[in-house]
Parts: sequence; structure tokens; C-alpha cells
Amino acid sequence: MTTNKAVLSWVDEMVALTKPDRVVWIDGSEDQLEALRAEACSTGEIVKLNQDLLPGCYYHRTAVNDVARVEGRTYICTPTKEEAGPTNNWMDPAEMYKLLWGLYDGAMKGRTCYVLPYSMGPVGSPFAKYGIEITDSIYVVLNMNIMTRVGQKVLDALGDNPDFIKGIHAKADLDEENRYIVQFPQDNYICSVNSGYGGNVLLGKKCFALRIASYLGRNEGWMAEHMLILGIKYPDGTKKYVTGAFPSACGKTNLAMLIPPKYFRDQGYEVETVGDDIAWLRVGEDGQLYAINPEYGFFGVAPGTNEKSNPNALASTRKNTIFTNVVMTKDGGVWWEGLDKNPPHGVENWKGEPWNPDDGSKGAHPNSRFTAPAINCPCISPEFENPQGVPISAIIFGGRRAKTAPLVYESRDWTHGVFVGSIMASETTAAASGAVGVVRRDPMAMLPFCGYNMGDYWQHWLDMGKKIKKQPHIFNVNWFRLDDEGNFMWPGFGDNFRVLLWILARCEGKADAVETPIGFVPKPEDIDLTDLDYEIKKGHKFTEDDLKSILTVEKDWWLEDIESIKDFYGKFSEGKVPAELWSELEKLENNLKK
Ligand code: OXD
Ligand code: MN
Repeated sequence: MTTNKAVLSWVDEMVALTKPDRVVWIDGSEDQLEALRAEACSTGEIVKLNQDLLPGCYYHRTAVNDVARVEGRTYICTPTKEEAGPTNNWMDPAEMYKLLWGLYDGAMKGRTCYVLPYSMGPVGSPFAKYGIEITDSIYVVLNMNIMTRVGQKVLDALGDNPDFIKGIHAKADLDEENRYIVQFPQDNYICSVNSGYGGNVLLGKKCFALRIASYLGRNEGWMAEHMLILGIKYPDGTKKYVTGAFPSACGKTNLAMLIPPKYFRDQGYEVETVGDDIAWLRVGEDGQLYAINPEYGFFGVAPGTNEKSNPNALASTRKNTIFTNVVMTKDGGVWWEGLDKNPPHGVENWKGEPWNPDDGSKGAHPNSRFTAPAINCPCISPEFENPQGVPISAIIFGGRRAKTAPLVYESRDWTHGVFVGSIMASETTAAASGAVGVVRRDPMAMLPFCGYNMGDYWQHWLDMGKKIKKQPHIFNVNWFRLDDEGNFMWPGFGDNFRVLLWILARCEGKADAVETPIGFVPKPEDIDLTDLDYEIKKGHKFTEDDLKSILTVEKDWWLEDIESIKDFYGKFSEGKVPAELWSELEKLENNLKK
């Protein structure tokens, strides 16, 4: 399929190491993929679902000890520990390669090894980067075929170029004690062993498109971010694009596929999804920041996805989708908690055990997933495949904070915006009566995904700002403010559109704001609440007073936060946190004490 010497010699090397019985190159043809599906069905690796209900859809169960990303076993093996920084696990690269080669030695004996060329980004796009994943799992091949562009066209685009990302994955014994997800950014190398769970084995996603790509981006002058990309279409046909970085369980996929409230739809507003998880950003020739979604599908969390919370995500899963660790119904359909209120009876749970939905146990794993083609999404943007990307007007950071962060605020400028991203945090779910959860700092939602020292990463953000002529405005949102009884004070979901409109109006210089110690906050009258109908608690409908309340900046909470930010920055070695960010922290503290 290729005469690329670098590719051929690396594949030979890996085959000699892992010793598979057979080697199969994935050309991306439907015939080959269909044969692999049939083979995986014959061994029980996947199950064909009811093709009348869910055409082209399959079901898979992982091992019970292998259901999520394993941050504790994920390593960034840069030449020195300092390059990986205090937020990553690190091991000396030579030591790690030795350990891994021991685990890979003969790991594919009796198995078939698949050589899968794939592209992150539209093939041929100036943003695109190519990878080859060697894997002994058909499940991985089939998922990668949904999540990325695969096959001969990628090798053709790569030609004789030795510049590709190497990724080797072996399921081995699925031994937790020897499970490793390792990035060697300086070598463009990813190694994954003893796992079969998506986030650990679909190497194009977190391993390449975030960890390796963030490192490449720093060296090459672009950015790889854990961000959704969405477009807003105005009634006059104008389109504006925003990116948003949120830690997990903060509604990223829901925001990416948001449906505006009827009042706005009736006027002609629409939301279009470009991406739900990862954005690659470059400065265009016109000096604006452009983003592409390097992925080709959605690897979404199933529980909680339903006709009300995210009809577009649900619709995306109705064909050519792989479901992992959900419940399979008797008629070959799928079910998960939060899909509807009618759990199936007489079926097995995600582990394959007899399951009684009435005994309170869960049928689907909380991290059960759908792998769905992005083009299935009813609101997928016509720009989804645009090789040049879309111009970004605003960057939104967000987290789950019961009290501290207001519904929305705008940073004063790019440097302050980078500071706002660097102090991002999310709380574990807050209990009732004002009790709050534990704050975990998750800068730019990149804590588990940054392929180098986070201090250098912040410096890279600051440097990028200098290259962008028309800098996107940077905002922070918090959809999760709670009242003293633990009720959500803001409806979220589609009503977040009201906040997006203010954000974009600010970018256009068309909306006013109030300056506070933390940045600019909307005047309550500038958030359009027309037809908003939300009950915070029984008998208490959302009013403008509630809006005022969630727009307030709680100084005491912020002062407490400052201490936790100092502790976090303090983890980095002397001089690593850019001086501009320390000075923003000082400014914030002074503003709050004024
Ligand atoms: C994540 C994901 O863990 O997107 O962030 O799967
Ligand atoms: Mn993610």
C-alpha cells in the first residue's frame, strides 16, 4: 500500500517485536471493513444490533476492569522530568521504552496485527497530521474508522514523508498492573498496552490530537486544545464561531449541539456543530485564529443523553454507531440510564450479568459510550470538512462551580484571558444546603491532556496571543451555580444560547458590561430572557433577580480561591509560571481587597 521507507521499516520492527500470526493493512474500503465486522461478530468481540432499528450499529463490552481513561498510568516521557512538569506522570524515556518493549515482546502471538493509517483533520488540509496505529484489536480499527479518516488515501497523502505519528497498541492480557498509556512527544511516539477501552486505545484522540499535538503545536506555532467548536447562524445569515474548553461532566457535547430556545429559532437563529471535543487552532494569513475539528466522529458518554438533553447527539447514534458498555435490549436495541424511564427487563447489564432494573443497580456503565460518525449529526456544520477551518470570535472556558464563578464574565484582554484559563477549576458535585465539593484545578481543561510542562503551555498561549491580529475575546462561564438548598439556579442546555448571544455581542462591541474585580460581567438587562421558563424549585420561577444573583462576584469565595491558585502555581518550579500570570493573580487579589 506504500513505499514509504520509514513506515515500512517501523511496521517491520513492530511486527518482529509483537510477533503476530498475520499482518493486515487497513485500506479503508467498505469491503474490508465489512469483512472485519463479520469476523468480530463471529468471535463475539462485537454483536450486530437490530439492523431495522439501528442500521450499521454494533455492540461491544470491555473487560470489567477496563472502562475508563487511566490517568494514573498515563505518562509523558520527555527527556527530562521538568519538560513534562508537575501535572504529568513521567519516567525516563529509555527506561520506559525498555519496560514497554518487554511487555510488547510476543504480545500479538496467535493474533492478527492491523496496520491502520489515519488522518487527524481533513486529508490534505494544511491543519492535517497523519498517524499510523498498529493494533491487535478489530474493535479499535472499527472505532478509529468512525473517529478519524483512515486508509489508502492517508498513505497517498503522506507519500514518502517520514513525518508521521507512530502508535502501537496491544491488548496483551488487559492486566491493570501493566497497563500503560505513554507518549514520547520528542519521538512522535505513542504506546498503549493492556487496555481495550476507547480513550486509552483510539490513539488518534487524546494521545495524538491532544498530548502529542499540543507538543507539536508549541514547536510549530499552533495550538491543540480540549475544546468544542460551534457556529451561530444569525437571522441575516451571518455566522460566528466560538470554541469552548470544559472539564468532563460540564456539558461540552450538549453545548456543542445546543438547540436555541424557540423564541430565537423562530427569528432564524441556529447553532451548528463543528466539533465536540478537540480543536486545532492556527493563525490564518489574515491574522485571525482559525479552528478545525481534527476528529471525524463523536466518542460520547451515553448515560444522560436523551431526546430532551441532547436530541442531536441521540440522532447521531441511530446508524453506523458502535455502543460500548451500554445495555442491549431483547430486540437488539440499546438502553442506558437517562435515555428514558423504561429500563428493559429480563436483559443483562453492561457486564453481561443478569440485571434487575428494579433493584437500584445500574444497567449501563456510567462511562458507557457511543462512537458515532459526526456526519450523522443533524446540526453538523457545513464547515465541518473545511480544510482551512473556521474563524474564531470567542474562546469560552468553563467549569462547575457552586458559588464562586458568575454565570459569565469576560476577561479584560488576551493575557488576562490566559490567566482565566489557567485558574480553571471544577467542583465535584455539590451537596445540598450550600455544601460544596472539592475543587480540582484543570487549566484550559487540559490537565490530563497537556503533552509538556503546563507552565510552558501557558507561555505558549501568551506567545500565540501576540501573533493573532484580531484576538478572540476570552470568557468564562458557569452553568452550575447553586442556591443555598443545592438547586441549579440557571436552566442550562438550550438556554445557554442566551449567554452565547451576549458573548458574541461583546466581541462585536455591541453589548455593555460592568467592570468587576474579576473582569466584565453583563448588565442583567443585556441577557435576553424572553420566554425563559425555568423553575429553580417548586413554586420559584427564574426571575431577573435570580439572574442578578448568579451574575454577582462573591468576593469571599474568590479570596479563598486565590489561596488554592497560589498553591497550584506553587507546584511549578521557580520561573515556570509566566510572570504575566503571577502579576494577573496579584492584580486579582488587589482588586478583590480594594
Ligand atoms: C474525555 C473524553 O475524557 O472526551 O474528556 O472522553
Ligand atoms: Mn474530552
